[in-house]
Amino acid sequence: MPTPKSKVSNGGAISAFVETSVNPEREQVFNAFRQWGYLEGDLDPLGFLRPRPTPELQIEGEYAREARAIYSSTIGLEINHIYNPERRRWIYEQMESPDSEVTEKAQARILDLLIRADIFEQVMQQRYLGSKRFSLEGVTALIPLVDELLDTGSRLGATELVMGMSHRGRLNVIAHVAKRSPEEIFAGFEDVDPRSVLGSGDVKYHMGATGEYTTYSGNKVHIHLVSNPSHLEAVDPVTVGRTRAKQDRTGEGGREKYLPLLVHGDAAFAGQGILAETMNYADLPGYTVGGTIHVVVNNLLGFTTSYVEEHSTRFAACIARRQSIPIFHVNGEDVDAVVRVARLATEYRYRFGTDVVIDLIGYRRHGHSEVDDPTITQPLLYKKIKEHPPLWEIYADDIGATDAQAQAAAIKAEFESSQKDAGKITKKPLMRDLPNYWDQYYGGLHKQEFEVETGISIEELSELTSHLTTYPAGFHIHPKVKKLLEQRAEMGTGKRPVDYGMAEALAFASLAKAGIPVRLSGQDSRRGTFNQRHSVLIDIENENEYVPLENIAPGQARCGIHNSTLSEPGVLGFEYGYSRDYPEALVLWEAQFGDFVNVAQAIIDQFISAGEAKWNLLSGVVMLLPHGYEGQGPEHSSARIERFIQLAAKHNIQIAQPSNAAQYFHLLRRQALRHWRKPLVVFTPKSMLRHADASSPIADFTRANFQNVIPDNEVEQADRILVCTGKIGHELQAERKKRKDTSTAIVFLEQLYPFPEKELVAEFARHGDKGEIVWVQEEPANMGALFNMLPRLQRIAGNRHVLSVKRSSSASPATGSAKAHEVEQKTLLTLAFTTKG
Ligand SMILES: Cc1ncc(C[n+]2csc(CCOP(=O)(O)OP(=O)(O)O)c2C)c(N)n1
Ligand SMILES: [Mg+2]
Repeated sequence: MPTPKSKVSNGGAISAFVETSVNPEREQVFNAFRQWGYLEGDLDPLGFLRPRPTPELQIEGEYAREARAIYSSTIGLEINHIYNPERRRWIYEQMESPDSEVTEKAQARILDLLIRADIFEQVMQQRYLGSKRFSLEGVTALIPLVDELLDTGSRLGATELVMGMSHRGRLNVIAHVAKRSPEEIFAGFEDVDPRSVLGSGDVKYHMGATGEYTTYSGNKVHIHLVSNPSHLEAVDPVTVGRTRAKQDRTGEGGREKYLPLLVHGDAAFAGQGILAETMNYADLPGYTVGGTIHVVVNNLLGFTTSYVEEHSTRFAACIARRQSIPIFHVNGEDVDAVVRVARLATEYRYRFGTDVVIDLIGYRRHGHSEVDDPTITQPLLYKKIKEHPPLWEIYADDIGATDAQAQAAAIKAEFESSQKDAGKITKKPLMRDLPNYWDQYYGGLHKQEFEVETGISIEELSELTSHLTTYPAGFHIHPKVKKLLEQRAEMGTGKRPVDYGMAEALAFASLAKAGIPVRLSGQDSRRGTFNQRHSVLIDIENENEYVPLENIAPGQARCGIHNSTLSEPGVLGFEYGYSRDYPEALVLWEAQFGDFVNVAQAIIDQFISAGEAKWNLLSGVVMLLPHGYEGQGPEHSSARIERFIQLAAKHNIQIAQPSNAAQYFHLLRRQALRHWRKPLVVFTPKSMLRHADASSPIADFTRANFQNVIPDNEVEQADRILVCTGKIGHELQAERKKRKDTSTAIVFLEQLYPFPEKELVAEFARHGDKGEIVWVQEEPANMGALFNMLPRLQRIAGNRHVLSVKRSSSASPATGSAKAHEVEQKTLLTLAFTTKG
């Protein structure tokens, strides 16, 4: 709602505050309430969260009366943890100035929103008894809250709200924030088109939605509600990453235009670590979105669990105290206070560019879902709730609206008519539009026509190399880095074989030069865990930075390499989100070791591998996962190839292990240049990073394509064909040489999925049809790609026997002893050449 000018641009107001602050007695009293007032606040509509008597507040007198009315009221301000005094002061100033008058027109709008929110739920309840809708009733003030947030946001520059939320009230938000027609939403309950989604699709309260919102002031804001899995809070980093991509696409002004909003449940907010990971990078340059507004839809319950069992803190929102950001607790039944807090929080976000938390405290009118009976676990609470009127009735009384009942009846009739119309819809509504930057990109099964050439000319390689290996005059380079750059200069000009680090730099540089943005983030990714990347040069005298990849050509695209926070799900979720709104870019996430990728399993399972099947939403995100058995123990060996292979179906993802530097180069370029947008999982090398056997001659960079299968051209008509991926293949080649073996072929399967059957059949055919095919892997028998490869190889083996060589089944991926590792590895190599069926 409109605010007095002084509240938005209030340099003057702050000085007024300073003036009133000179009365030391008043200041002392106020300070006590500013700090602790929220503990005695009237924050819970049902009164279960009792005010906490606080010694500092046991003060009487005029100032105490005044301060108590502000700080121990229906708004509880928790900001003692904010470091910046001017930010605290700004908030105190806002709290201590009278709130703007809510006009009659604004009250009517709020009442209408409240009635709609409640009646919408009731109509669904009547018609679809027994199906889950996760009613908003009890916290319906969320709708006027978002209404105000959009009004204030749009006045400060927002043109799009990027919103992530879970189940609670989602259908209501789709109707009343994303403004999808009730018919569409009701049609979701009718399940009109089951045949179209056999084995795929998602439930109605997970689907994303887009729409247009008209604010109170008449501004239009595009709404983008992000698709979301059941896994609570998993959508947080995805929403933030999506926002960042939209902001980056826009360039200047992006932070103002795209406003992120995350709506959380109280139990989830307190309990799920991924939220803490997401908040932790909120202010870091590589990840910031200029502040996310968080709303905790706090019904003081998580399913059957009461708030005292949910968290060790007084409020679920307390986890946010780690950040230097405000937490506004607000009684969800004082709607004017809710609206005021929404305005304050939004202004704060725009003024200071940080996250803000609104803790909207209400209750839950029904069970967790509507098929659940809450009187079994919270009998007294639900007795009270049963007698408690809906919020719109309370608000109507407060503002003296006499025709609210008639209004509610009219709105009910409106929804009931929509429901009848929903029955006529015969195709499941989509509820969203895709931005046009997706027009050029495809999902579905792979087609040969998607392929593109990925090689570049010797001249271009040489030119890119000159930019990658030079730095400004006067830059004090570290001697080790100097040497590395000298070696890279030789690599790029054909004087020495190219290693992985240089191959990657050439891939990134060539793409950026061609206008394709590159974004890579991961732990220590700027230098590279294995000292292999050195994407940022650091002056040893002043720590100034120089990024060769940003200095390839005038007008090049952005090439940003970021050291991430020490998080896997938070950062991978962000990069997945980023890829969702930047299909043109090559977006990569790198694990420190592939072993740590399982910390992010929910992002992989719920978004990366299933996003297309569930929501028809594509992503080209790349995961770089260092993998290989090198005697470094159970947690520095395996990126769990088996997990990814198991997730692969219907060409949902690509899984590759490039065995040499040029292959890595072509794979990265293919991912960016093809318009087939599929997540790519790359098992990357560790010990092979600089190994001569895995380095490539410069000529291989001019070759046309990535090879899904590398044939063995050294052996003709082999008796035995070893099929393998990555490092073990190089070790097998060395073993073959040692044995002076001339009858064993070693074939590298560079792409595990989609399985390159045609290429493999062709390679087998070159060797006739006698002898054995042996799948060789480093991983134990219950891990790696074995279980998936054996039936595939058997199908194409013809007359050959299919055997396998692997470590014995094991509960742990690898031994902790380097010596035991060596013995095992030697045994594998011997068996590969000797095992018989
Ligand atoms: C990661 C995860 N764990 C468990 C669940 C099962 N679950 C669904 S809703 C819910 C309770 C959520 O409580 P809260 O966050 O307070 O939201 P509310 O339903 O009260 O709005 C639980 C445990 C889940 N969906 N996701
Ligand atoms: Mg809850």
